[in-house]
Amino acid sequence: MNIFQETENKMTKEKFKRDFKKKVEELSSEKLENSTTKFQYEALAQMVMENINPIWAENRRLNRINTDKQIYFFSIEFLIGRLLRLYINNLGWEDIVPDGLEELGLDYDNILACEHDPALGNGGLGRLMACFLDSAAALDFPAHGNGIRYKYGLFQQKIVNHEQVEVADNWLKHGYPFEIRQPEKSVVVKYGGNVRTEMVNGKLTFIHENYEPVLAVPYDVPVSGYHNKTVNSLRLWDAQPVDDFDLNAFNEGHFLKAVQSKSQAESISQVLYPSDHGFEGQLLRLKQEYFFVCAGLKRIVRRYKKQHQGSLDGFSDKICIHINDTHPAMCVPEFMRILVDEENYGWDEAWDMTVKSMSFTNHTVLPEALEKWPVDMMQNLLPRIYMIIEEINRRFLEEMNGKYPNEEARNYNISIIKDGQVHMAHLAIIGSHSVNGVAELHSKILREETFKDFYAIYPERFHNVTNGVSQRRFMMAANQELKNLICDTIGDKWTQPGQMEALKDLEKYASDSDFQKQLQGVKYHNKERLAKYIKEHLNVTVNPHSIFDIQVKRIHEYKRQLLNALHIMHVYNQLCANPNADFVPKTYIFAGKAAPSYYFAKQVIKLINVIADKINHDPLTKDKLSVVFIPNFNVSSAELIYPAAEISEQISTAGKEASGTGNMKFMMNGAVTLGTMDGANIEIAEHVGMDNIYTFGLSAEEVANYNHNGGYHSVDVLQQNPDLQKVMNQLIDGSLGGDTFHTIYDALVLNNDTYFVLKDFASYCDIQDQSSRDYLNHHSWQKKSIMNIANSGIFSSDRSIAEYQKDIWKIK
Ligand code: 73E
Repeated sequence: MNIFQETENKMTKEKFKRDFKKKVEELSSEKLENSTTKFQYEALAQMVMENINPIWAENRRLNRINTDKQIYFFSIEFLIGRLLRLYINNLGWEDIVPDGLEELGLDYDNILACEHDPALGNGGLGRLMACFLDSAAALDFPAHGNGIRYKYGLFQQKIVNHEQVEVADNWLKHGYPFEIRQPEKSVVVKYGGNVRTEMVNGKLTFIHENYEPVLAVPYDVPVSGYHNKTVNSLRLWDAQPVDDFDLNAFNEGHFLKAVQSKSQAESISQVLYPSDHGFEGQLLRLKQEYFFVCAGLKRIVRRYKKQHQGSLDGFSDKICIHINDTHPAMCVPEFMRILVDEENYGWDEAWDMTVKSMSFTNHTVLPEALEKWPVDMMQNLLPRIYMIIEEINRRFLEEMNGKYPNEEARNYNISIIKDGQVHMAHLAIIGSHSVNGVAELHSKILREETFKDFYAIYPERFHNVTNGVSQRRFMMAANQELKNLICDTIGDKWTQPGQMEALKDLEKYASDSDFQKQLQGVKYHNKERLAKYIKEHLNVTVNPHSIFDIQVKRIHEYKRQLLNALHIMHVYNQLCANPNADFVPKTYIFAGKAAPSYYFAKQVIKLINVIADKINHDPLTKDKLSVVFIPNFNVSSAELIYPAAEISEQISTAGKEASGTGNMKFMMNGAVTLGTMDGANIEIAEHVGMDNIYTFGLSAEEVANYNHNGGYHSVDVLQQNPDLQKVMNQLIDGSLGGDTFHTIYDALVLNNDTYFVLKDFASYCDIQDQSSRDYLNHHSWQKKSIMNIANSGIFSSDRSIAEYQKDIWKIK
């Protein structure tokens, strides 16, 4: 029994069935037995919202009057996934609803599948925000999201003739039942124009004129906590024209101009940029960044003033603005603009308030992802913001040159504005009291390499908070059978928010053969479920008795799906050469999207699909080897995939993956990691022990060493390895059904293999072989799997949020 169920309006199965039936009939004007699944879904969604809304209203009331510190996550992505099931579980209806529906002759999973999975993010960065919101609400703690309500989410991926094809994701087509439009909370965002100064009452005043106004309209999505009474808000902003038509233009007969300005305004929240780790520098993206920063801060400031007799004094004691990567870094100059221009604070006091309010998380060290906006673009689009950035930079450099007069080169290096560009990471670091990386190794690289000059100046600002994921979504809901098995074995303490480390008790059962058998049974069911999905969607039969070895994530050179693919080609070559040799049956599963403009990544997708086609159609490999590329990887398919995995492929070039979070989702579902010593894999290894993980390849230090000092020649590696030579030749000699992959071949052989694929190939093959051999010993394999689950508690996002709370936002 949870607290939630103790309320007067306690939901029971009978009441649920009655209410649900009534709701379906009201909505559809059909008897339940004649209603469609779509109406059943809508009825269930409405019932959920009717129950959450009063609690949400109470939370909003309390947040207005109480004085707890509030956190706002500013992020250009929130990859929230489907919400209906989570809301139901959070309400404490996790048994009532499925049982009730079953008694009504309905299928719960079919109803849940009607929800369009909102794809308002590319991958890890946006999903992390969703996990953090989930954890904050579970821990009863006021943290809210602030982002963009994209009309089109991340494209849907189809595979046609082995290649990725992008289809627009019109997720709002049939409406979205979990958002509430708040038109009366709309604000105006100003672009372009010019800034004029004037003396007003003896004060130099900046007047922004001739700008183009765009209306930001908020839509709020409730974020409910697990079995508690917390409901926080995710606020997503939609861009609209200030007046539907520019009336002047219309009256003068310029109809097209009037419509044009409407669509220009709307274009700001039209589509999510589909590239992670690629900075394209487009004007529309800059507009998006300022859009949610400006709108979000306006409402926060307005609310604070209302609570504090019209003053912003004490703001930084009560409000934390968390900048998720550099996309919202303009929070720094925008808040300065509000304080100095609108609220008449002096610069120094305003700066102090700004730095104390802001904290910044960096998510990547890849140079191509670092945001650098051309000065003239920013100056034209956001003239006053640019002036403020210039002033921040001027004062910063003045201070540095005063303090460190002999460090001229360094002082130039850390400038916000240099070489005609605005360096957003520098702006974020200088304007925040805290900078953190997302795993130990990543934070170390930030301190010692990427931001070493800033670390020398502000050592106290640098922190690490290793990422975490929501166990409630990725384990308890996605793998209910596992959750139940664990609860039957060690009780349910670990299911309580912030308590996942109690899973450690499972270690006692690591060698218990009864428990091992049951765990194996759960895994087998999850593999069957995924095999069924693969059969239905791809018409490929996979053997659920084979090892499920899975790599799912965005497709990127540094993540090295290519290494996995080349190894599969090598295994296939071996099988063809020795069809009767002992072979441990294996199914290799891939999924992930490539940025539409990333040619190399798209070639990798094609290669995997070509290999899959060839191998799956060869009678020689039947029941032994299959390869599957599951199209359109998203949060929903992820929930089906992680629970079925036995091997979790985390094989990025060491030093490149800041953390990874898929690695944690696999681990808590009992998969064994096969990976490099990179990102959070290192911490997984520390917690699970080296006996329960497979590691291989160069270390981050070795990679950095080669990069700094040279000495790596991929052709030498190739010359020494005939198996690898054979595979590489097959890329270009037509053996792959006539398709050739010259771009890939050239990158690895002629361009010296930036990501050390060939260098790590031999050790990857060895570790793959070892893991397959180990799998044959069921007892020791199950033990490894149990040790992974038992030690996964630390990778809950509840732990990450608790660390942010203590070390960064300083909340008791
Ligand atoms: O290692 C992951 C990390 O786990 C990292 O690559 C990813 O963030 C995850 C969460 O911390 C990430 N995404 C982006 N940068 N790092 C990114 C960059 C630009 C646009 C969109 C996403």
